[in-house]
Amino acid sequence: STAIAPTPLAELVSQAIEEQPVWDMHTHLYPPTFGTPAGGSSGKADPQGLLLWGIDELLTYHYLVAEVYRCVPASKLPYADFWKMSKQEQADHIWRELFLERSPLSEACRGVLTTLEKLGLDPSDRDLAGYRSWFAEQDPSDYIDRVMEIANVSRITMTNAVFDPNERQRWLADPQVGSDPRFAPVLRFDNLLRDWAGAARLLSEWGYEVYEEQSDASLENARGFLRDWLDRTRGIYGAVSLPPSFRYGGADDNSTGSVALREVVLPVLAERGLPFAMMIGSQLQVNASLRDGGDTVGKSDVGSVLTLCRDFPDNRFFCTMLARENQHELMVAARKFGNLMIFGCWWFLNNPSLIDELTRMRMELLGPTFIPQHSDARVLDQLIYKWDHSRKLIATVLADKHADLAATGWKATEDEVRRDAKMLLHSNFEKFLAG
Ligand code: REL
Ligand code: ZN
Repeated sequence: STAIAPTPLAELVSQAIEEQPVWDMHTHLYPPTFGTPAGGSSGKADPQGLLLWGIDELLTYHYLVAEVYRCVPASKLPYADFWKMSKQEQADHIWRELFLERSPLSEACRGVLTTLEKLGLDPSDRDLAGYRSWFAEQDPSDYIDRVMEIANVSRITMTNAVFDPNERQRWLADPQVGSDPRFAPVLRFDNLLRDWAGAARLLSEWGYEVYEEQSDASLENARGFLRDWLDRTRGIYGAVSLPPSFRYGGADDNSTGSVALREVVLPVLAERGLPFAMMIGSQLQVNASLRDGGDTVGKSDVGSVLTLCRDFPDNRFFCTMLARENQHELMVAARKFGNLMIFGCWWFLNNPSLIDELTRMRMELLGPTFIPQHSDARVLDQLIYKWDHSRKLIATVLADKHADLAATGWKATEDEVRRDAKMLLHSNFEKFLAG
């Protein structure tokens, strides 16, 4: 059969999307100043370092740890034994079970292969040792430039988790740790909303008089803590992930999480003019033995998001939800409030069929006024596949929508198509940040 040539319009759209640099609004990536366990050619390996990159990290991504436990169950390989293995042994196991013993059909497996191919390695070699020696020759900082160029990412947004002791120490030890211009900091403080009592204990250890009882003084000191860390990190927004059970019931809702949100988080972010990102629907550690791979998804409450957007018009909210079942309702919520910006196809939604579905539905309901994707990369090199796969899907949807417009006689110019691409991949985020 002969292939049908793409129309000039579809070609124009895909070129515009490919060529538009993306500002990735949510990752778990860091500059080399935070240390890296794989030293590469610079040889400066820091076992607790936060910058993950290279083939062994790609293969031991928590998505793949969860997948390999479907092939070799815990009755055959106890979790404790897996976690005792070296990173390289874990990677060997995953490579064998998910790539050699079975076809690597899942999106997370396919991503490893796209990444290798775009880096100029040949996936058909199936030569793990050869890939390893190629990665070992890379210098981490130069390699960041190379990955950003291949992925066409202009800026990487970090997730700076203030309650993570490892990361916290690094900020305290070096005030410049976060100043690599390729990376933008974000202050992440889940504990304040998910576990006030625990957060209060830590804050008081750290010199802030914050107690389980949410007295005026406690709340003021918690605001002081947030202000200090926004100053220290220069975070461009504040962020949390929330469980499916998250509710905000309005001014009379006196649960500790709601009080912390209303009295601490939202006022401080409003005073700084910074948006607040809510990632809602992750049920943590249903299988804790899988560590980061042990979280699951649950349906959440869009009504709470509506209440927040209405009751706090001086705040701006980024929101993404993890359950497919919440997506349509969340899109409708974004039609009601201009201070709500929906973003990304988060985690278990980051699969081609769902990215296509969500992007299509969002464009039909919201036009170009949303942020179609973030990478959530935990391993630097993942930027390559996450953006390659997503860009192709976003371009297909945008081209279809332009084809529908063309059918009416509407003629989009090349500049207009490039403007769409820029809004979707860069400026919707940038402008929402600016307020
Ligand atoms: O930011 C989050 O809470 C999540 O995106 C992550 O914790 C999650 O493990 C991530 O790897 C998902 O893609
Ligand atoms: Zn994340």
